[in-house]
Amino acid sequence: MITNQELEHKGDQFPSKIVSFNQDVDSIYFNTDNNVILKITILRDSLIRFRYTTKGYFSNDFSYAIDKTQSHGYNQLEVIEESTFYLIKTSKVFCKVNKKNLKISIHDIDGFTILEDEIGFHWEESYEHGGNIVKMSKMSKDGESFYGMGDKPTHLNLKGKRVENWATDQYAFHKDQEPLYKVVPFYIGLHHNKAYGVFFDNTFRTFFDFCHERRNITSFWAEGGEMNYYFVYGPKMADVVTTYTHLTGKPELPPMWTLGYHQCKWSYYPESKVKEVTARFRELKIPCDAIYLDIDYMEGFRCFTWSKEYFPEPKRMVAELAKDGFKTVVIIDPGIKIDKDYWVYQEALAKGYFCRRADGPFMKGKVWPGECNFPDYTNPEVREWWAGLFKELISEIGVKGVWNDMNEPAVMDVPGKTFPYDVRHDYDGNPCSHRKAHNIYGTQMARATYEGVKRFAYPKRPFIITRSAYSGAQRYTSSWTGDNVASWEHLWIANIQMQRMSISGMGFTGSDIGGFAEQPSGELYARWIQLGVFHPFCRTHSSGDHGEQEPWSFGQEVIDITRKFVELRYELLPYLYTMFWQYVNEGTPMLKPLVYFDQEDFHTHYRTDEFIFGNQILVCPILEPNALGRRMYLPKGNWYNYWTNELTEGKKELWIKTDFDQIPIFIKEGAIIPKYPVQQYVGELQFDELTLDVYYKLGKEKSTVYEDAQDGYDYNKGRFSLRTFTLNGKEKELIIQQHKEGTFETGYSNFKINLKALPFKVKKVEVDNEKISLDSLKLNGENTLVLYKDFTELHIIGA
Ligand code: MIG
Repeated sequence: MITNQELEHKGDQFPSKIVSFNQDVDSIYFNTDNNVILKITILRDSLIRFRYTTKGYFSNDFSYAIDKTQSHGYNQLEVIEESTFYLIKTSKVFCKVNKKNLKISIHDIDGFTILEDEIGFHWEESYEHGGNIVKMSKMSKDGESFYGMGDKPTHLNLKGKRVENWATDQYAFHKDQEPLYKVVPFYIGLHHNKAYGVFFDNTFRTFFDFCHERRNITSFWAEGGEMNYYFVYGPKMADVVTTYTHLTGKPELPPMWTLGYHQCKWSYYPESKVKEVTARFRELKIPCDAIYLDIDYMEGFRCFTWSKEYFPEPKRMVAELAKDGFKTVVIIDPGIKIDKDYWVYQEALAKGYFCRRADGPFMKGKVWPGECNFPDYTNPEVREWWAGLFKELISEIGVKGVWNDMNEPAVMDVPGKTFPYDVRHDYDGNPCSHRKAHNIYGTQMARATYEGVKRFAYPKRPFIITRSAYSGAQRYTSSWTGDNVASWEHLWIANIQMQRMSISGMGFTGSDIGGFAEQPSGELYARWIQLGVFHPFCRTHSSGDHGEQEPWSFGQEVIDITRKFVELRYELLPYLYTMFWQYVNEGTPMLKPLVYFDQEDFHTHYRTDEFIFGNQILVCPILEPNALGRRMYLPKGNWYNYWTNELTEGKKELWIKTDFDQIPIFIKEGAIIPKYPVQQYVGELQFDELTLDVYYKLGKEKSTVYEDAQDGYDYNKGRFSLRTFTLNGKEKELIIQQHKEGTFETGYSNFKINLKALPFKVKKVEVDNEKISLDSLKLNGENTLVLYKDFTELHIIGA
């Protein structure tokens, strides 16, 4: 353990003894002898904010991450003074503040220590920049594990790692590379079956050390700003994640087509090439909803322009694509070409909307268009202007989504690959340097883009995808993981990144399927598609400087595998949409790592490969070449092998044999999985039946299906359909009860119920107490029956 003397030696300073304290409703202030103030704010019984200043007063309280619309409130708050400490009690936790040194510890109501300061808060003055380097160190408990932190390309469990948060364009990044594109300074700790979270809301460059430097110490620090963190108590990981997501905000429901399959490349041009690609999808009957235009669609990479040569009539083209079911998504970068004849440049220049260097000149940097200036998206007036720029693209031309790239921000050919530190930002009226605004720049760009697209897409829903993001960006945008590589290791990384993003509040994310840099083999591409269809965002993308990377680029077998898995995704759209709705409503992550699913089972603490897709489907990708099966871990419960319908008991490791056109997929026993028919794009077909695959269970299980108009905002006025099914299986009986909410009338009127693995022969079927004839049952092989959707109780009786 490092002693205070050693640290003082390094220039570190510490709070001294508490000289006074006072309470102001939900906040308690502790003042020390040496001008440190600790402000503890109770937001909920299990959500506490800790804010420190060393100046004797606090600066303006402002955060881009916190969702201002979230609700607060606690049941209990008591502050008790003891001889050596203060005690703050809520109904979920106790927090002790040491009078001598301001160190804190947090305990559950049984007195069990969840998190305690080692050195606690300390700081080092920064002569170079002013202000402090702010630091925190905590004791780590025996057997503690760590999760979260956004897009880190490393083992899911962060124990033993040190990570850095500084948004960086990291082309062809590799395993364990730090830092990457996104900044989510939020981690989840788990020990003694209790989970808690820490969100360090500081946009300066931050570091987190999870027992890497010192075996039993977790620390985090920032190069400036305040020590300002939120503690979230579980004890379940689910409570930690949903509370964090509630704090930093949830997205709106995306239009359902965004959950379809997307095709991208750098770049599809001219128009004839785009049409050739989209036509091929329809010809091969591989479902696809979106086609992307990368930077070459523009005139000399000028944002909001179209190349006259490649895309002479964008409006006509976009309309023709739309007729064929394709939505057009276009890229927009932050760099605005310095060109006195370019209207966007002229406007921003006239209004002074570009970022400036400390001494006055506009920040100038080279990106794709050549020398550029960069809008200051941290200025609300600039965001408003930027939003307005989307009018033509969205309302005139009919583009349906916008892709924000290079917004770390990336600059070419300069050290550090970004803006110099001295660049000035408005930071919504809290002027600062790039050191503070860097990590939030991409999020504010995506936010401005979102506001524009939303305005002009109305009454339809907007779609934005960004590369850089800070905590809270999920309120505005989806994201992808940037420039990965076509390698097996990257398939492993993609699997972990998506689970990590999901439990970091930013679940609407995907990887470049097949890899961005380099060329995948057919086998790797197939394995990536098989995983990618289970990621919330599903898009093939590649740099285009090697071979082709469309589903048909690897021969017939890969075409068939791609079709099979993309079709499965389209069948599962109502399931996927329901999990999205749960994310929007409850903050529930769409993908659940096994440790999230069962934290009590310590076998899950180091699992990385298997995950739960939604609530009831377990997926385990194949991550190695030439594998016709794999070892994997099945968590608690009983699971049906999706391919064979064979029931297997969980909480054990097992070998699962699969063919090349399969990966291990399991369905939780008792689940009712809703399916649409295969469509080539969302909304292609009118259909009269919703398929419900019912997986028998001896006992009870709940399933939900959320539906609405798949776009637009009517769902906010109650026009949704939420069906909750309670399955109750007995030895010779199966009862399914349905509870319905919402006023939306689905297009179909019937359910097609597939009774999977029913252990008895059906003798009698009753719907709402009326017997129905067995003629409507197809009992050959699969037990299938079709019935009117609005039943309350289905009763199946066996012989
Ligand atoms: O410097 O727009 O991550 O998806 O295709 C490269 C071209 C810029 C990086 C993105 C990638 C995109 C590419 N962009």
